Amino acid sequence: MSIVEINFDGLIGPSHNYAGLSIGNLASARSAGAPSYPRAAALQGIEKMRGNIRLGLKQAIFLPHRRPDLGWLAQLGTTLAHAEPHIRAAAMSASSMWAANAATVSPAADTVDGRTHLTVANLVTMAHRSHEWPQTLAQLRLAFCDTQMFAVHGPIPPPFGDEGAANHMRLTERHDLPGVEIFVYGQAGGNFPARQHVEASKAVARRHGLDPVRTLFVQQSEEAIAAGAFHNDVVAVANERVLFTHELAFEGKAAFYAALRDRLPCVEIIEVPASAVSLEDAIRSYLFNAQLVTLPDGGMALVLPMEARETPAVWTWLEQLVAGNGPIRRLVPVNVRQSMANGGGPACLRLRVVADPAAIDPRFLVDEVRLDAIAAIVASHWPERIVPDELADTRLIAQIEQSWLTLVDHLQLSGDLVPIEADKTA
Ligand code: SUG
Repeated sequence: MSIVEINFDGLIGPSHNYAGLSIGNLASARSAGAPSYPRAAALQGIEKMRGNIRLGLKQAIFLPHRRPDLGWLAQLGTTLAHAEPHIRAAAMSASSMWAANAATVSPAADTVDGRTHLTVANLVTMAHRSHEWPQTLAQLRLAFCDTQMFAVHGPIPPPFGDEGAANHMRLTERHDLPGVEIFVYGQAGGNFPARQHVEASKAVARRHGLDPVRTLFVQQSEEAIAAGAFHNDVVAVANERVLFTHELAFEGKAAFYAALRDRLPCVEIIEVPASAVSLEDAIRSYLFNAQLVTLPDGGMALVLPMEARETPAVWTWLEQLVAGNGPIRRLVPVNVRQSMANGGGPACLRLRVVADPAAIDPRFLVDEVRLDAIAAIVASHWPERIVPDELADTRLIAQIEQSWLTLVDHLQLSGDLVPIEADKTA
């Protein structure tokens, strides 16, 4: 058995658009009403995956969700043609691309029954995301169907908001060894909502059978949420023994760091001071929404958005970081601008699962050859451009539907996923 970190990226769906649906997410508000480019967006995501495969990392995918979500509209007593524009936009959203919000994952080394536990996120705080979980859960149940190795849990009941791995970090000496799991919840966010409820975090930890001694609950700072860090992964990221964080990410920081050092003496905390990079620059550049990964040679790399390179204070700080003798050795800027314009950086686009790839349904695993075939479908089917005003256009809807069906069919998942959809809409 080889236990490695596998990155599951959400393929960017054919309905990707900028409807300005996420209050507290400054990029989403800035882009509201602008044209989006779903084909380019999906190809950018695929190129990011390709780059990570070339770095020697293990890659997998989640499929975009079927849009429009007719079942959800039916539950609301409406249809796409009759829905008010904000409901229509929510039914059309491609927000499942941000796989860091798909689920919270506790690897087998941390859990009492020795299985990897996954809890699908309920995402109840935002209407357009609150109806993601049934299709996400269907995919989790397929990908992780081996019940000897995995336990897949349904959502935490409302009203306790759960945003999945975006508010969860794991620190450990090595991926396959027991770790310390850190659940970051929000209590207040100035004018913006705190999306992760502490009761949801506690429930996930209990359901996953985590050792309370190696489980920490930390409050995200109100200042960070108010500045636009609507998830913890906008201001902090962890990998193996390294925590890379902004100085202002957490409330009660000293007590948190002390508890972490006590549980994991080898931990290295790399803190970026506000005097070097303001919260505003950190959030605009998405410096922390990087994939902090361990390369096959043991060094670590930050796969981060191009916007980090274009923000002078951020890039200066990063160049100093890699010039030193620390664990982070390499900076890998990637172009995910279409996703970034909705507040989703490289780290938002992926869910990390530490597991044996052989235990996972191979239809979800990708190499470059499989990515080539997916890219060809995207290039020939995905809409080139969408303006949110056109979301009711019947030709556009037909193209989005056909794109999804073609992809699902190509991946040989239609037998498993389409009937689930049909049931839901009945
Ligand atoms: O939930 N944006 C997403 C971005 C999620 C980023 N994920 C992480 N940080 N892990 C959100 O706010 C925008 C949709 C719109 O406005 O059309 C959106 O949902």
